[in-house]
Amino acid sequence: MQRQRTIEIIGVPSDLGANIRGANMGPATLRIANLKTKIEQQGYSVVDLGDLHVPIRESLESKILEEKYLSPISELCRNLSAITEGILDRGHIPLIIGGDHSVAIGSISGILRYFHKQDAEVGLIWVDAHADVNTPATSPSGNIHGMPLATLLGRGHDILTAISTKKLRPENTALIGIRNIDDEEKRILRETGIKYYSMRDIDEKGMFTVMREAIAFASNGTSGIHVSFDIDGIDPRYAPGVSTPVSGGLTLREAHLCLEMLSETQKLVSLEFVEINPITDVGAQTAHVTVDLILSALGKSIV
Ligand SMILES: [Mn+2]
Repeated sequence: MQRQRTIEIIGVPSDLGANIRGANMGPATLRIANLKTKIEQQGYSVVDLGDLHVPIRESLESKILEEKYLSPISELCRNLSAITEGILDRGHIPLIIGGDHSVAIGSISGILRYFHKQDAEVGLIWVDAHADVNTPATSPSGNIHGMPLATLLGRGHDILTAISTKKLRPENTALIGIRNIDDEEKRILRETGIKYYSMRDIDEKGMFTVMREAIAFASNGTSGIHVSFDIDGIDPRYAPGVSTPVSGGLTLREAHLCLEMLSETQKLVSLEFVEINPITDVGAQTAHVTVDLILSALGKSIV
């Protein structure tokens, strides 16, 4: 990503896609960890658009809870898709801060629409402990934060898949760091045709080789790459402040290497960091880790 460019931050304070509370406070904790100033120190101009409106759970009817907040999530994703599309239209870089991972349905739908207008394709790197390819038919919990990747590939609630008629191309989509996948989800993952690298693959090949391959897949025939980074991809020793921690995850250096290599491609067009949960954090450790990772994605190098 080139310097002197403008980054527009949009916060999405939603935990409606998860059954564990707290990810709605993620955007606030990143701002308190000095996100804007630290990005400016890297030579970018930064506009903080503030937070998207998300309804308070307790203000919603119980009927909406029973459908796992599908209607408010679809409304906020539709709004978010228009915002990310607009940021790209202005020639700026969207930085989406969540919020649970269901918000990616909105952000990435907007990105897909933008590239579709240019008659171009976009690649996706998705870092996560989970595969997020459950569908309403397979999800054991029904929580929408377990479904965003499937939804963007066209397999999900109709009201959510309708946000973008353009779908992700599986051959340009790579999932990294997975280690906790439901049985039915394993079948869907293989069916989708996306590229995936489990922690076992990272152990065997090393993060450098994994990222080289993933970047090649995401770059092939595309005009840009979006990164959707679920902080639970990192081992909870380093990032305890997430809603669904799974041990055996990425080390801090593996996570940085992933983003440093993505930055070096100069093909990153937008970024998203989700599932930061201050309720389960130790102090503000995970917020600071996330800000440091964002700086690596924006080109901060050790030397
Ligand atoms: Mn996720």
